[in-house]
Amino acid sequence: MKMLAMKNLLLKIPLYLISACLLMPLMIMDTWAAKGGGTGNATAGQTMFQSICFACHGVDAGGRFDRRSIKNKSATSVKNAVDHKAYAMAFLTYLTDADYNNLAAYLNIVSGAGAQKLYGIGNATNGEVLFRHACTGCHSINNGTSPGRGPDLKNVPSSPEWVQAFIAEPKAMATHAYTADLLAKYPYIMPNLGLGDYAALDMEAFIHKQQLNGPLLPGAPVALSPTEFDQTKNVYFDHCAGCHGVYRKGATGPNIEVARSTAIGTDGLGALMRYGTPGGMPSWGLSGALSEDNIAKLAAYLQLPPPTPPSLDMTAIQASWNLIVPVANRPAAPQTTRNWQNYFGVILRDASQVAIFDGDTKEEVVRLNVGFAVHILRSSSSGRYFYVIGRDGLVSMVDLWAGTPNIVASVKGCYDARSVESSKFTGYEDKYLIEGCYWPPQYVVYDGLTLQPLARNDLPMTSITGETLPEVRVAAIVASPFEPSWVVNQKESGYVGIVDYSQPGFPLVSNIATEKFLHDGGWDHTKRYFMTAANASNKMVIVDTATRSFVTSFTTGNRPHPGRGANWLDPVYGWVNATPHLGENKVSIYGADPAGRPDVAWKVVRNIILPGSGSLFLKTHPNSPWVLFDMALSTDSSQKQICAYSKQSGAIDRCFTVATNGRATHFEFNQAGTEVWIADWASNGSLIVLDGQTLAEVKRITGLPTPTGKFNVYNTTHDIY
Ligand code: DHE
Repeated sequence: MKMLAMKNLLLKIPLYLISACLLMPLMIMDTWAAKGGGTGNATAGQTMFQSICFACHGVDAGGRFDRRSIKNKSATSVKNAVDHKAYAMAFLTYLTDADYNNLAAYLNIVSGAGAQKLYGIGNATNGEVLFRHACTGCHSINNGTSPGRGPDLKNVPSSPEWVQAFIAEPKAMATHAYTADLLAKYPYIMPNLGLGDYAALDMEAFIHKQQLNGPLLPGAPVALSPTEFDQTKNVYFDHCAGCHGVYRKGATGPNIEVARSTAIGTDGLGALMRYGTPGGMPSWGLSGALSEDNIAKLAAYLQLPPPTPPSLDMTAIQASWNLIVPVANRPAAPQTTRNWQNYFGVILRDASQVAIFDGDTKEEVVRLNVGFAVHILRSSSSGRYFYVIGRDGLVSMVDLWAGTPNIVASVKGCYDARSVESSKFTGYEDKYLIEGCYWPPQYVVYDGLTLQPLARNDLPMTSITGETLPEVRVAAIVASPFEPSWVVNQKESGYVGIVDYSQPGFPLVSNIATEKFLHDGGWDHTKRYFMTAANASNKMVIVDTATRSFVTSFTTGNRPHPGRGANWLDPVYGWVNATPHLGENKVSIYGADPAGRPDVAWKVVRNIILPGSGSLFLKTHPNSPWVLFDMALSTDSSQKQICAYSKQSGAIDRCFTVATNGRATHFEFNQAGTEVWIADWASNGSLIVLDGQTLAEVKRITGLPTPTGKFNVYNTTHDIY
C-alpha cells in the first residue's frame, strides 16, 4: 500500500518540486499518513483550515500549491509537518495541540476531489510579463530600493509553495505568515490581484529566477509625439490631477514628480494605474477607465516635466455664463405636488449627469446633463436650487420648483473644481454662490439666482511654513449660519480662509494657518467649529469660526476622510464626530463638545475597526440609531459592504453586503431620517434604499450609470449629517 502510494505520489509531483527544500517535508507527510480525526472540534478546525491552510492545500484539502490531498491526516501528522520546520509550514508553530486536533477532525470529514489541484510547473517568461504588469508598482527584485509599498523580493523565502500561496492568497498568508512587527513595516496588506493560481506559479518561477539574475530593470517609456503629449496631459488632468495635483506634488495621493515617477519606473507606474493600491489609488485599468494605451502613455508622461497649465480670467468666465431661464420666467411657487424638499439629487458620475429622485415615491423625476465627471451638489439656503459642480469647473443650477426640475443657468469659473457653496446667512438667502477651483488657484463668486460672475479672486500661494507653492487648491467649503461668510479649505498651503460675502469684491478677510493637505470636512453640531481632514498629514483640524482661530489638530490615522463628518451624542462622551480612513481600517471617534465636555473635546475617544480599509464616507441623521460607514476603496470584498455602528452601544453592530455590481459608497438619509440611500457604484449601478431603523432593504433602483454622491434637499440645506 505504502509503496504504491509513494509511486503514485512521485508520478504526480512535478519535477521542479523535487528540490531539497520540498522533498523532505513531503516524504515525511506521507510516512505520517495516520488516519483518524482524534477528539477535535471539526467546526473549529474548518474555520482554521479556511483561514490559512486552504492557501496551499485547496479549499477541499485535495491539493493546490502543495500538490496532494491531505484529507484524513492526523493531528500528529500535521504537527510533525509544522515542527519539521519546512519553511512552507514553519510559520504555523503557534498552533496548539487543540488546534491540531481540531484540524484533524475537519480533515477527517472534509469532502471534495481536489478542485484546486494544480499540474505542471511555472513558466518564468510568462511570469516576468505578469510580474512587470502587476507587481512592480510595489516590489522590486534585487535592486535594493523598492517603490516603497512592499519589500524588495531579493530575500523572498526559498519555498515555492509559500511564495505561490502568498501571491494567490495574500490576505490569508500575510495575516498568518507575517509577525505583527513585520506587518507593521508595510502600509497595507498586499491586495489579491485575482490573477489565478497558474499565474502565481509563473510569477513565483520568475521571482526565483530573477533573484539569481541581478536587478530587475524597468522597461523604457514609450516615446510621445507632441500631439500624444497633449492628449495625455488631458487624460492626466481628468484622472490623476485631482489627487496628485497638476504639478504632481501630491496631496490626497503621493508626490509623483519626475524624480519619483522615474524611480517607480515605467512598469511600476503601469502596475499602479492598472491595479490601484489598498491605500486608495483607484484600479483605473481594471475598471476600464484607462486603456492599456492610456496607461503606457501616462507612464511616459509622468517621466517628463509637467506643462504649465493655463489661467482662466474674468473675461473667459463671463463668456461661459449661460442664463437659460431668467428669474422673471421662473415659477413663483412650486409647480409640483411632489414633496420637493425630500428630493434626492443623485450623481451619475461617468454619464456627467444628475438624476433627481422623489424621496417619497423613489421615482426618478428627471435626469439632467451637467459638468464632466460631476462631483457634488449643494443646496441654496431656501432649498429651491441645487448647484452642481462638475470636475471641469462647470456649475449648473437646477430649479426644483419647476414642474420638472430644469437647469436654469450654468457657468465655468475653473478648469478643475470640486466644491461650491451658497450664502446661508439671514438676509443673504439664495443671493450668492462661491466656486472653489482646483485649477487655477482661485475662487469665483456668482449671483445666487442667475450665476452671473461677480468676482474672481486669486488664492495666496504661500504655505503655512512659508514656501511659495505653484498650486493651491480649494477643497471643502462650508457656509456659516451665523455671519455672511464661507469657510474655504486651501489644500496644499494649509490655510483655512474666511471669505466675507457682505463686503464688495468678496475678499478673503482671514486666513487661518492649520495643517497642510486640507481636504474634506464639515460642521460640529453647533455649526461653530469647522472640523476638517488634513488627509496626507494624517490629522483632523479644528477651526473656531467664531474667533476665526485654529483650535487644534490631532493625529487619527492613515489619511482621514470624513466627508462632511457625522455628529451624534455618545452615551459616555457627549457630542462626538468621527473620521474613517482611506489607508487603514480604523474609524476614529473624537469628542466634539468643548462647552459641555472640555475633558474629551478634540481627543480621540474610541477607535473602531472595520473589516476593510479604503473607507470614504460616514453618515448619520438625528433620528437614526446608526452611524454608517462604507469601505468603497477596499481591495477586498468589504468594498461591497457597509457597517452600522450603534450610537447607543458604541460598537459596530453589523457589517453586510449591499452592492452587487460595484462598490458600496456614500450615504444620504431622507428628510425624516427614516430611510438611508446608498450607491452601488458601477457602470451598471444601483441605489439601495434601506430602512433607517432595521437596515432592511426597502428598494433597489437599478440600471444607473456610476451613481456616487446623493444629496437630500432638506438635509443638504440644513447641514444635517
Ligand atoms: Fe470627492 C466630497 C475632493 C474623489 C465623491 N471630494 C469631496 C470634497 C472634496 C473632494 C474637496 C469636499 C467638498 C465639500 O464638502 O465642499 N474627491 C476629491 C478629490 O480630490 C478626489 C480625491 C480625487 C478627484 O480627482 O476628484 C475625490 N470623490 C472622489 C471620488 O472618487 C468619489 C468617491 C466619486 C467621484 O465623484 O468620483 C467622490 N466627494 C465625493 C462625494 C463628496 C465628496 C460624494 C460629498 C460628500 C458629502 O456627503 O458631502
